[in-house]
Amino acid sequence: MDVRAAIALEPGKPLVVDTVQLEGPRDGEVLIEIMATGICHTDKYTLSGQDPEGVFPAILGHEGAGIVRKVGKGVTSVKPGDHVIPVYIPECRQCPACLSQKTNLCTAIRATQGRGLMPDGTTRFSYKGKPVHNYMGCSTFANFTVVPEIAVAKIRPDAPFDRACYVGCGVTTGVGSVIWGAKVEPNSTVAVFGLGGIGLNVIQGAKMVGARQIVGVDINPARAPLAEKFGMTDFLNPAALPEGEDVVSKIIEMTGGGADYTFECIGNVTLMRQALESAHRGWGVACVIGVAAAGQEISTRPFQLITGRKWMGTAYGGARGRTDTPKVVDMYMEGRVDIDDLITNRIPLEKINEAFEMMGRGEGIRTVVDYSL
Ligand code: NAD
Ligand code: AHE
Ligand code: ZN
Repeated sequence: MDVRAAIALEPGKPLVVDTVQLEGPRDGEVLIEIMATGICHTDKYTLSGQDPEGVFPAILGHEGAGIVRKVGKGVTSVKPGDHVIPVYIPECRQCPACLSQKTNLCTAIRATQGRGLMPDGTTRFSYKGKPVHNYMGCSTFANFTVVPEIAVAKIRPDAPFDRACYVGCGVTTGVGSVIWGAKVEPNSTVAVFGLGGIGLNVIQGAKMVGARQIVGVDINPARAPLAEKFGMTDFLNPAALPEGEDVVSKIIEMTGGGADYTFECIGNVTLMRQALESAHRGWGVACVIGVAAAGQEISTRPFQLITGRKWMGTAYGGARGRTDTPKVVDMYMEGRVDIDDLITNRIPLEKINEAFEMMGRGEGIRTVVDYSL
């Protein structure tokens, strides 16, 4: 079938919006009509060419919501008409990772997914007669996509697509990192590095679980008012610190010894170190969420760990793809999570490159492509 898509033909170049061909679902696969998709910084990272798993040509996008239109043989958990979110961390419920109950990192199809392929090693998209790679198992920059059944989270039908799509990455990554990843307790002190599409969701997750102090760190002071609305209690702008003061000492001072939990939501290895070192001696946990390019490494004095700080990280907030994604949609529908204030731009697919440019300039929080526009 013909579908409308934004194709990443080569790294570093604007996407090409055109008609591509999509083959129907094979056994165990699901055809989804994508109604809306968010644009995440990870799409920009992969498009830049820095992602070691970035393969081209590809249809990027991994933050979508839509409706099941057709299912392949053997699919039992969803049916045409169901409202769904395709998830880049699937949940097969059979692999050692899923069975461990210790991680959300299902391994069932990770190898093929990382090469931009469906589990059978082929692609469903093609352009001008040549195969086009899948991306993160989702490829939501197309108004139809095919994904494996284990990567389909069924959500309630009354959730608006143009907001539910953000649950497919940003909201779940931020809120989930607090509740399922780091497991922040009530009355904790929290420091959040980076107040963008992920950090603001960490803040609202921290507020939700009853953190008593939430320090937000960002070099862009324009982010502070929204962060305050989401629950930030103190703002720290590293660029505005007086000569001789540093972020780590300042957070230690502000929190009375270091934060119980810190989150790096930028993808900067220097700040990952600062986030670790501003965690409380003896028990502080530093959670890495930001994605840094291949070749980047984190470092600290081992003394920082010997003295009881823990370094961890999360992918998709530690959320199990099919089990936890619908819970986050429910949180939004019940008014416990705010998504509306974070969606700062709605565009038709044709304007997708403008959204990438805005992201580069640090404008807005989340742009959503609404396929009905
Ligand atoms: P964003 O650009 O919206 O937010 C980043 C924020 O960091 C901005 O407000 C910016 O002003 C601030 N910042 C930049 N440099 C800074 C510095 N030196 N000091 C302090 N603040 C600084 O990005 P986002 O959408 O929130 O994404 C953040 C990161 O999370 C990206 O690396 C993205 O790829 C990653 N991510 C990870 C996961 C995961 O599962 N682990 C999921 C989604 C996104
Ligand atoms: N191919 C990238 C992977 C980057 C990465 O860590 N991705 C996160 C999701 S970011 C969503 O916006 C993730 O899910 N990681 C777990 C996994 O298995 O990929 C790189 O840098 O190599
Ligand atoms: Zn993402």
